[in-house]
Formats: sequence, C-alpha cells, structure tokens
Amino acid sequence: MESNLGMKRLLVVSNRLPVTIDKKQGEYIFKESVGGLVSGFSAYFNSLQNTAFTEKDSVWIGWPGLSVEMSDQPAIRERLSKEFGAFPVFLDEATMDKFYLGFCNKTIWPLFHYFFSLTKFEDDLWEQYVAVNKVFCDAVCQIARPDDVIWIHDYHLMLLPEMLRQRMPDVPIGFFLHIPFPDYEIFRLLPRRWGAAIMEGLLGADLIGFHTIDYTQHFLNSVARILGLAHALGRVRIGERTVRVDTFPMGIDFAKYHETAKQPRVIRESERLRRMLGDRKIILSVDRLDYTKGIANRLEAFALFLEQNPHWQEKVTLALVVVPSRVGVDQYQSMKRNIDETVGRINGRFGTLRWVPIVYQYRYLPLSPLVALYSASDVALITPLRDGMNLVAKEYVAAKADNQGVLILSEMAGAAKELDQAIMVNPNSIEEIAGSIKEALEMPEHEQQRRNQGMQVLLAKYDVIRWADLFIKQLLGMRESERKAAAK
Ligand code: GDG
Repeated sequence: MESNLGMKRLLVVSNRLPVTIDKKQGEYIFKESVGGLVSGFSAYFNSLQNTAFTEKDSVWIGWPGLSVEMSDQPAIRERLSKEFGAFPVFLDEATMDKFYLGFCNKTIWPLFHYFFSLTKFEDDLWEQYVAVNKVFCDAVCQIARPDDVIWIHDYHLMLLPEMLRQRMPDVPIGFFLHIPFPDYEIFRLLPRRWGAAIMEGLLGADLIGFHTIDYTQHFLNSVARILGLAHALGRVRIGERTVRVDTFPMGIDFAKYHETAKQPRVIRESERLRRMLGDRKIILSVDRLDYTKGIANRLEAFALFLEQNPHWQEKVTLALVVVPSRVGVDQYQSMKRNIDETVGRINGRFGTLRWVPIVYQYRYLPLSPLVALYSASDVALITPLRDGMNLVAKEYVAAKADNQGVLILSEMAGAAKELDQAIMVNPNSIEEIAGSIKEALEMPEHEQQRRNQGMQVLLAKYDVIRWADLFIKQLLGMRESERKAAAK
C-alpha cells in the first residue's frame, strides 16, 4: 500500500507520544497513552509503518511522559525508535507541569472550550509555553530532512509551525487543531500580543485544519481581526506565502471497533456484562475526567429521568466510566470529588437491595472490555458542554455490529455535524437530557437500526486513514501549486 505521501517520510509532532513511559521499582514501563489524538491517529501512523516505501521510516515526535535521567536517555531513545517509530523530546517534569498543566490546560483548554471564568492569564505561564515550543522546534530540527513532511498536532504546539518555518523554509508543514477554535469574541480575551503570536505561529504552516466549518470560520475571522490579513476561499496571504485553512472532520478506525465487536470473546464479555447488570437496559457514559464533558449535568439528568419515570426504576443501569486525566490541575480534583458525591447521592436516593442505579468505574479500560461495553449498551449518553469532535460517539456507533442501540449526542460536540441520526440534546438543559433518555429507551428496534446503518456508512467511508490521506493530499497539493505559481 502507498499513501499520499509518495516516497516521503512523515514527521508527526504532538505533545505526547502514543506511548507513555512510567518508572516502577527502577524499571521503565511502556504503555499506551490515553486520549482522542493518540487513539485516533495511531491507526494512520501504524499503517505507514507497514508500507514498503520511505514513509515506513516515519517518526512520531513528542514527550514520553516523564523525566528520563541523562544516563538512561540513549537506551530509551533507541527502544522508542525501534519498537514504536518514536523520537522523544526529553523535558523534565517540572518544566512540563508548568507548560502542560499551565498555559495549555489553565489558559488555552478552558478558553477554547468557552470556560473563560476558569481561564488563567499569567505571563509566566505564557513564557513557559513559548520556551517549550522552542524545545520542540530544536528536537524536530535534530532529525528533520529537507524532503520530509511535517504534521503538527494540537493546541500545545501552536507556535511551532512558524518556529520551524524560520529554520526550514521549504518543508511542507501541516497543523491540525483537535479542540474547538472559539469565536473571535472569546479568542480576543487573550492579551493581544499572545493572540497575535498564536495566529502568526499557526500561519507558519502551509495547511491548517479544523474539525468543523465553524471552527475554520472562527479562525479566519480572528486572523482578519487580529492580524488584519484578508482571506478568500480559505486562503490567507502572509508575506510571500499562501496558507490554506480548511475543514477535516476526524474519523475513527472504523474497522477496529466494528470487527472487535464481532470477536467471540468480546461477544461473550458483552453477554456477561448484561447478565451481571441483571439483564436491565444499560446506558453508557465514557469520558476522560474533564469539566468540558458535562458529566455532572448527565448525572443530574439521569436522576431526573428516574424521578419522572418511576416505572423505569430497577429496569435501567447507568454504566459510568471516567478515565483519570490531568490529575495535577485543581479543577480536575474537585470535579472528581463532585462526581463521587453525586453518584453516591443518586445511588443512595434511588438504589434498592436488588439494584444499583449507577455502576461507576474510575479507570482506563483496555480495548476489548471497552468495546464489549459499547456493544452491551442500549444507549450511549454523550453530552459534552463543548467538544472539538468526540470520538467516543463515533466508536459507539461503529461497535454496534447488530445495529441496535441509540446515541444521545450533545449538539455542542463537533461530531454532531456528521452524526445527524443521533438524538440531539442541548447539554445545558437537564430536562432535555432526561427527556432524551426516555425517548432513547423507548425507540423501536427498526428505528434504531435505520439510524445506525446510516451513520455506519458514513463512519466506514470517512475513517481515520481517509481523513489523514485527505489532509496530506491537500498539504502536498498546496506546495505543488505554490511551486508552479512561483515558476510562472
Ligand atoms: C480530543 C478532543 C477530539 C477513553 N476512555 C478509554 C479509552 N478512551 C479513548 C476513546 C477515544 C478517546 O479515548 C477519547 O477521545 P475523545 O474524542 O472522546 O476525547 P478527547 O480525549 O478529549 O480528545 C476531542 C479528539 O481529541 C480527536 O481529535 O475528538 O474533541 O477533546 O478514542 O476510545 N480507550 C480505552 N479505554 C478507556 O477507558 N481503551
């Protein structure tokens, strides 16, 4: 198989590598990283490793998750390169804490998800953001060659495209943002010099991609308002260069979820789960622990549903999976306590000797149990307050091998633009979510099948490989038309 890269090598750059290193009793342990970028993009990256072309030498560059002592670095570097096609950016944990738990997750993450009251505006966090982007720039330059293609991912590295452009003017550089790009009225809450630096940083790329048309428009609008640069048909002229800005809704590894759901051991696990939960209807909720995911409203809505529909009591269980995330940020710790208390309160209020209304797990599940849970669940309740895309919604639909099951989806998730057969809800309205739970549980089977079939066709066609191929094709196409225009 050959991808759109032709004979070129792809350098993927993201804050975290797809593999995280941990140290236990003096031994380094390698495990899969958590999160949408890694779980989605790994399928594409791994497909490159299986080609017969230069692209199989593609490299993923990022932080491996902990400080590695100087003396251990060569061995770790070699193992990451050989086993994972990865190149580590070594940074100590104190620096990463200020960067990742600082500007990334106390400034950009809340602001870009419209939580401006949680946003910190502190100069030293900004300076650390600039400094770490420079470290990434040095790391990329250590291994980049002039004929490589560079694809940078996400909000941690928005200054990197321009930094690399200065050092490698002719290398094709793409950037993709996995979270929403907010409206100009929100973006301009950042001090102007930070906002302008972020815009200029991103415009160092040849192609900038977003999940939805709205995010693309918001970005172009901010470029015009903050930098005074005009745009036409998604093209921005900056100096001698043209930058293309476009929409690429990210897909999932459809075959992985669809086929895993059909494996006999996953079917057995799914049947076991149903029996364990007393053959009741199962509503599923899976997210990283994050205030953007709307977990608190979802729990209140489930309680309201039980109160309004007493005949459903003892007949339905909410399977709540919360995956630990950003453990060092204060809001995340208080949110965890809040969820623990709310689950206890609802179980105490409605539970009986025979029935626990909410079965709660605070942990990361391996793939098979996760797919078994997708497959066993009658309803997926996915109600983020804001979400760039939301891959869990897509994975749930993909795992429905028999096409049974109902997706309830927040209209604030990027995925709502594509999964239009879901029951759409406003995640701020507890009444609306409660009503949607009733509608989902009572939806006739043929209606469930009709809706899932439609969505599965779309998910199978626009999977993550297609998504990445379209992005790379456009990135290389941009460079080609620029080259031709310059030659005229
Ligand atoms: C960001 C954006 C955007 C979760 N728990 C387990 C587990 N996961 C996997 C899911 C899914 C991924 O993590 C989560 O992806 P999401 O898209 O839902 O959310 P974020 O992590 O916030 O991702 C988001 C995404 O980037 C991609 O652009 O969609 O909007 O915020 O793949 O399956 N996987 C396993 N066990 C778990 O317990 N195995």
